[in-house]
Amino acid sequence: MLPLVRTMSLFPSLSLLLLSVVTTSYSAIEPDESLPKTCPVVTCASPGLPGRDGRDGLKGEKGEPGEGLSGIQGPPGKLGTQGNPGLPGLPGFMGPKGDPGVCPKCDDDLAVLQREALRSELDSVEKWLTFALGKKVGRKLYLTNGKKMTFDRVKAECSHFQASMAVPMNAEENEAILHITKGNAFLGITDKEREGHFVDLTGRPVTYQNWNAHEPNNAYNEEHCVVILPEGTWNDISCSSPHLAVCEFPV
Ligand SMILES: [Ca+2]
Ligand SMILES: [Ca+2]
Repeated sequence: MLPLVRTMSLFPSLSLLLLSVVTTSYSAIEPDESLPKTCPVVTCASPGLPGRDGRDGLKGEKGEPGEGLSGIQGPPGKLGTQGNPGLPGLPGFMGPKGDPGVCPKCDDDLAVLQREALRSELDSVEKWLTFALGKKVGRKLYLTNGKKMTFDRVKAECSHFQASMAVPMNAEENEAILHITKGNAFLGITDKEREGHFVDLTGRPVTYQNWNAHEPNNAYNEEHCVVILPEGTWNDISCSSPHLAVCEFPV
């Protein structure tokens, strides 16, 4: 190259000559419009037919809800098929206690057992009381509380224990009363209603009497109650004077 430049500097006319040759050569390759166009496959492309559609792109993000009006709700759908039974539920809370059942025969049997048990218990109590305090004669049990009180108080005390004041109906019962009281105890006999007419507290005349000598004398016209003396005989006396209480219990 250097020789060429140096040559061109030495021969300016030669440079002009070369430039003329190049220009001429370039003019010589101007395209001829009359010739058919031919060109390499890559560098010369004229618009061809559209290619096939490309593959689908990636799915985009979900869009915002639309702002249009909602439609009218449609009719209910048909019932679906019945599903399988579910698992058993948990046990419920315990309910309140029910009413006692009815069993007449059970009640009868229970009543019999209770009566027998009660009878046995009463027999035992009766024996204890008789041994400790009382005296039993026939179907009567005489008991005393060891206290002295007026006639009306004795009457109330015996009634409180479902008993009655002692009324001897014969010598044996009179002896039983004397045995537990040692005398000076009120008997359930009075002539309050009619002087000299002695009756028990139910109003029945007493058929057995065991008066002491010179009794009843209705002293001071105020003796309308009766006591058993330490000798076992009877004396009419004031109802307000305190004497031993003795009751008789049916057994
Ligand atoms: Ca009298
Ligand atoms: Ca008297």
